[in-house]
Amino acid sequence: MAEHKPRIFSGIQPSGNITIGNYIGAISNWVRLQDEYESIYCIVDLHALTVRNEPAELRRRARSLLALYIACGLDPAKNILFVQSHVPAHAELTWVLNCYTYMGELSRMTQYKEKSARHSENINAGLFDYPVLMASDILLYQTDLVPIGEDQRQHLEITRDIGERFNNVYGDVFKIPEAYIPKVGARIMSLLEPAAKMSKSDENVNNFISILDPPDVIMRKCRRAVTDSEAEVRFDETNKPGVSNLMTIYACMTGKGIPEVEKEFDGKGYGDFKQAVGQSVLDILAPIQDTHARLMADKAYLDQVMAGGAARAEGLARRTLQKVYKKVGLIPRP
Ligand code: ATP
Ligand code: LTN
Repeated sequence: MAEHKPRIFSGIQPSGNITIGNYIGAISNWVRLQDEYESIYCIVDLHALTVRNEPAELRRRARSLLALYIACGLDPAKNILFVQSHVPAHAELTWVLNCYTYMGELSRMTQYKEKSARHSENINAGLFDYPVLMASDILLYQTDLVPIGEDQRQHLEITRDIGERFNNVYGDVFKIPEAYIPKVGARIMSLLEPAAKMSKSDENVNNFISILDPPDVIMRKCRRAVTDSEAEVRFDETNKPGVSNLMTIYACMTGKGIPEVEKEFDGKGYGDFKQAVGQSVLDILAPIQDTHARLMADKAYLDQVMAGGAARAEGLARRTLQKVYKKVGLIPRP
């Protein structure tokens, strides 16, 4: 009998071009884990509807994100890569789980508080309910492990709470998942405001490096990144948040440890250091950008990956959804 591998589920919103924060905090770990796990990676387009989008642009970004998943090294033959809205079970399970989630716990979510402050003109019910859709994504696939950045820890906690609450009433319906959050790189900070997280939907493009930024833009953004008035490349997140953030980026891009990075730049100024950080980012991104461009020109291939991924995901998701419907007392369709 084939050995049963534990299962991974994770996803990214097509809310903009992904940043090196998304790459370091999430995708690079997905690539590393793909042989040990049966992995399912989703483009969570329904989540992206919680803010306003230009429809054609949202479609383009979702397709581009799929091309980036592959360009970053996720093999469509080894992993299930699919678009959330292609598998209706996500929305269907969300409705049921809504009825097992409390307003109080949703109102404590920091992402909700931050996003409703940023989009005060559009605090919609979807934004509030966002974590329940995420819980549905994960619980539908009987997921063991969820590789995410630090900002998603709270959402994983509520996913576990909702799953456990449901299981306490109906028996073991859902596998309760664990978070996988990397020790280094789980929270890459904004380049100009190192107290805030780097975010792809930041309105100031100089705060992030997009994975598709051209080389001169990447070098310029690194050069302009905020540091401090000392001239010492030393890791100290409290007193030197800008420099420490650049050190983390460099360490993750080169595979070096932080102490090694400190030693490498001992006695060197910020100019040399920033140049090296920029170059390390370029070295990783150049081949990704080439593959992305090639894949974006091959619509038929991307369609085929999307269709295959959705069919495989659908099969797995249906099984859980049917079990849930039966447990809560809905009549099976005759
Ligand atoms: P948005 O700006 O639209 O909220 P985002 O850039 O915060 O987007 P998400 O789509 O919410 O990105 O996140 C995708 C994955 O990347 C998640 O696992 C998240 O934890 C991770 N991630 C996001 N930002 C960072 C960051 N700055 N550092 C490390 N990981 C990150
Ligand atoms: N909420 C996440 C994206 C996301 C996700 C998921 C991550 C949606 N569904 C399931 C892991 C597992 C975010 O905003 N980064």
